[in-house]
Amino acid sequence: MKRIMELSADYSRQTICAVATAFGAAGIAVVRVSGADAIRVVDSLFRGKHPLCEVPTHTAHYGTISTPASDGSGQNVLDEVVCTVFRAPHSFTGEDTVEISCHGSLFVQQELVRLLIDAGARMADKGEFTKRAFLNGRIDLAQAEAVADLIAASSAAEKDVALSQLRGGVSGKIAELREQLLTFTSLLELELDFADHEELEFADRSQLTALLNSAAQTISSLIATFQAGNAIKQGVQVAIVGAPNAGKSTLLNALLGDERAIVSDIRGTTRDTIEDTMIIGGVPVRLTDTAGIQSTEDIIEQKGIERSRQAIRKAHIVIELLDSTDPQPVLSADDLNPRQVLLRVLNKVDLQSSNLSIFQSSDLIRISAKLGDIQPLLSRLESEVSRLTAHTDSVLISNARHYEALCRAQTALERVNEGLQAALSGELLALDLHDALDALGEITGEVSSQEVLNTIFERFCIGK
Ligand SMILES: Nc1nc2c(ncn2[C@@H]2O[C@H](COP(=O)(O)OP(=O)(O)OP(=O)(O)O)[C@@H](O)[C@H]2O)c(=O)[nH]1
Ligand SMILES: [Mg+2]
Repeated sequence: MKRIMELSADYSRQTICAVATAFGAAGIAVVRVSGADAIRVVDSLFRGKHPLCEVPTHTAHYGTISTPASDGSGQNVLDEVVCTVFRAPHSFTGEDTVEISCHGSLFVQQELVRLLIDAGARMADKGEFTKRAFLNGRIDLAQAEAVADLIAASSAAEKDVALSQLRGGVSGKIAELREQLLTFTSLLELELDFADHEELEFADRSQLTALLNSAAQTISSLIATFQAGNAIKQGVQVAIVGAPNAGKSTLLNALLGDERAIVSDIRGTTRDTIEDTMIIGGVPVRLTDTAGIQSTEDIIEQKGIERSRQAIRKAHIVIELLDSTDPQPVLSADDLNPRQVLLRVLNKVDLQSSNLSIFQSSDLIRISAKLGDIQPLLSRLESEVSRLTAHTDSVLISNARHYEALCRAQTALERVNEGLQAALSGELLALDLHDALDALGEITGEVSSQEVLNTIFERFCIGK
């Protein structure tokens, strides 16, 4: 682990460029150039009213991107563009940056990048603009991760969580926690300074315990938000399981309003899991249709059923579908853990015969997937999704890396607490305290390693 200042010092300061808009032809495309030489590099290609090196920051300039014609007969114009200039440190990366808006032809985009590279820039790595923003202290690591989450957001709730993290929600909470722990440390150090005078007790134990409890409380309430945060970010996982022919694929199609999966009256039609996403109450819900569960000698079917079991294990909500004409439960009590929700759904109620008294029980949800009569199930899904993602805290932990670091901080604080009870020396308490502070520092990137940074920025696209 290295302090981030050292990492910044290692970091190459070359000027980078990349197309920042999505790959493909479009109305316009934006090519970003950032680094100490960004303005000079673009100026070598730009012909406008003024050279960009003379214009004020945060201004946009119309002109052309041109290169000298090879036969010396004037200029070859590649495109008409608008260049927006941001001068350091007032740019996203904290460096001089030029954003070139060109016409969105793939040829123009690629040719522009090639000319920029010829003029001295190099192609940006994945997420390198955001990495530079982090290394230049414009944003912290939790905020940099929020940029990736925001780009990937596919629902309103996911966007809200990412935006709040980008705007410093998580970072603010971590700063608050670190402050509490630093107060604790300084009280402890005061004691260490006067270790020769055991009779002096600056940091009275009850005050230390109260401070520690308060920090531990903040950490555990943040940890508790992870279930909701993670469900919002990754989507609520719903597995549709049941015996062959129960109507699982018909139900998937009815929920999606699309003929996503093949339906037939042949048992074992679905052999592999089929996934798709719908939005319920602003939250992405990842539906998995599975192969019908039954005992079988067929090797391929067995593999399919193993995948059905995997889908059950990772689901927040399991829909066990029963065919009302031949109800065959497939789940036993120990298939689910206590945190998973089981919805038992009776399908094909349009065909229901009269001898179904055992299935009149009130916890059965009755639907006809084929007729699209699924409202009772949708209502239950809505309330379960809203329960799983309910939160009262303004800050949600949605990132597994943050969750893991918070758990480590919590364990370290538990050790401090035990040490306090056992009247351990301040020196020993301080060791565990530093473990907690380091774990928290990893979230915002005060403490980090090149490896961690690479893993994080690998997830980004080029140009972000
Ligand atoms: N009458 C009626 N038929 C249904 C209903 N839902 C599904 N079916 C029929 O039941 C048969 C099996 O449907 P599927 O959706 O393929 O069943 P499945 O559970 O996916 O089956 P496997 O993939 O083989 O495990 C098809 O003929 C469907 O048209 C329903 O609500 N009512
Ligand atoms: Mg099927």
